[in-house]
Amino acid sequence: MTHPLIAALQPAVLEQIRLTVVVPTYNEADNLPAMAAALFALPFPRLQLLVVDDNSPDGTGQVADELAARYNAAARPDRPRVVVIHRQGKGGLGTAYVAGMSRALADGAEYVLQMDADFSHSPAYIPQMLGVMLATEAHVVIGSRYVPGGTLDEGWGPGRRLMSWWANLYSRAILNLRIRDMTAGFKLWRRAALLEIGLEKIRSNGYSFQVEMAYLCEKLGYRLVEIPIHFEDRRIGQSKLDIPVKLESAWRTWQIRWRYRHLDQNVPVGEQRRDPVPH
Ligand SMILES: Nc1nc2c(ncn2[C@@H]2O[C@H](COP(=O)(O)OP(=O)(O)OP(=O)(O)O)[C@@H](O)[C@H]2O)c(=O)[nH]1
Ligand SMILES: [Mg+2]
Repeated sequence: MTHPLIAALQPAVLEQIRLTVVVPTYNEADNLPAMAAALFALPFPRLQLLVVDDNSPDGTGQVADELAARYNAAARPDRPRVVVIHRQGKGGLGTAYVAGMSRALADGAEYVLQMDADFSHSPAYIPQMLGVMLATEAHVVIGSRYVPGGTLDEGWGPGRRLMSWWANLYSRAILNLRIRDMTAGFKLWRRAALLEIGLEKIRSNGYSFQVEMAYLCEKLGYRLVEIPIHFEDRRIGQSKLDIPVKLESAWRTWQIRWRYRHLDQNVPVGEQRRDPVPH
């Protein structure tokens, strides 16, 4: 059963919704086919899956190409259901998202959803996220672990919970933000919001990518809604959250604060927005 906010829409309206789901992958060969099947079971005939693979040693890139061949065979030639960007090597989560989201915009997506390949972000929330976006006219909808109702996998031990809690507190305090889930990687964006930010200027690459984007949408005055999700542990495969990525997140937070210091001043929002992100 789909979400009531979406179930209320006529098929002709659903047909118009140009939603691209951007999924960065590194060694996700065992997750990707099930993820594609789950996404294409959603009630959005024009949903497109855009995979950004970094030459994964486990052959995820080839799996993605096979999925593209299979799903695109039944699609209109001008409306491929699966698009794959192959990059040469592991370039990081942030640059993978910048590449994928930029391509989605260039191809005409009206809504861009970012999510992990490992089922930590359940595709079942997507109709609700889109329904909330349409109903509230939000620019961004965040699948959040840290608003009331949000939950973490029961398998997360105290160390991991503490780490996640600390990362959130650290970035919220330094950047003076109200968003509850600063490192959330499950976000639905309106096209206009991404265009305004100007993705090519984003510097953060690891998990700080999520922080930098969250910072910009709050400071730019975007309408932003966090909906509670249950965050499951990855189903299969290994984490890529290594020490260098954690260190980058720690120092980038300070860089974000310095780089965008003009957004903290009392400049009228309309003026700030003309070129919010310095080159
Ligand atoms: N293309 C690309 N994708 C990446 C890279 N690093 C991570 N990913 C993908 O980004 C998503 C999030 O990474 P995860 O390893 O699941 O990070 P995590 O969720 O913090 O860690 P776990 O809880 O262990 O899953 C997954 O779909 C990864 O495959 C990268 O360098 N390049
Ligand atoms: Mg994960």
